[in-house]
Amino acid sequence: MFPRLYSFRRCPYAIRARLAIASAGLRCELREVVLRNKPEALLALSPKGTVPVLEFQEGQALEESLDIMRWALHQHDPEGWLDADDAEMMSLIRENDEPFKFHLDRAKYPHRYPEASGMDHRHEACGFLLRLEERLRNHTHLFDNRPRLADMAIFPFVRQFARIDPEWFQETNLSHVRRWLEGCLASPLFPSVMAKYEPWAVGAKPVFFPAES
Ligand SMILES: N[C@@H](CCC(=O)N[C@@H](CS)C(=O)NCC(=O)O)C(=O)O
Repeated sequence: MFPRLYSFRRCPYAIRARLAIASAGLRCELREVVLRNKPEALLALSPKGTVPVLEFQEGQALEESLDIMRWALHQHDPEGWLDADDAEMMSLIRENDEPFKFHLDRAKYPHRYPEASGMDHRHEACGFLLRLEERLRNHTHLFDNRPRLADMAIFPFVRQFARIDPEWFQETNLSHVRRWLEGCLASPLFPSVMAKYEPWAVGAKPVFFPAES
């Protein structure tokens, strides 16, 4: 049987999990989740209630997007996403997932975090992006001239950041980051993981990811 992925189309963590599953050439059943109305089946499997979650037979599951990426790429890694220094990649991904994500959320939803201005958080978030800018000065991607796990784990979050205020983002001194992001978005893989699925409901006919063409 296919593993089953609980996913949410626009979630950057779910996007990176789907990118790795698609790159590995794997297939899974997909259950699109509405975050404000999470299915009981998801909460029973993974009480922390975040997506993505990948369920295997016998109720075993991976509940973290990076674990799903690694699991997929360890099955098959045709594009060599794991071919880079793992500790260095994980350290960069941690900076993305912790401080950058912290500022991204506050820059994106300032009304939810009234204690500081969204603009301040936008500028704080740029600290991480300037480090990416440095790395991208001499390479097309973060570790070399082709995408690795770190590129794929990070760009969905930078995409979200760029979409807060696209005109402002265009004006920042992040030209290499913009070029890198555009390249990631232009790759055939990205649209292939952004197909739309109806929210899953009990009794629905199984649907699969990647979508059948
Ligand atoms: N550390 C988790 C974080 C996943 C996460 O926070 N996903 C968000 C959606 S983007 C979520 O499910 N939030 C729960 C909610 O909004 O109720 C991972 O890497 O998978």
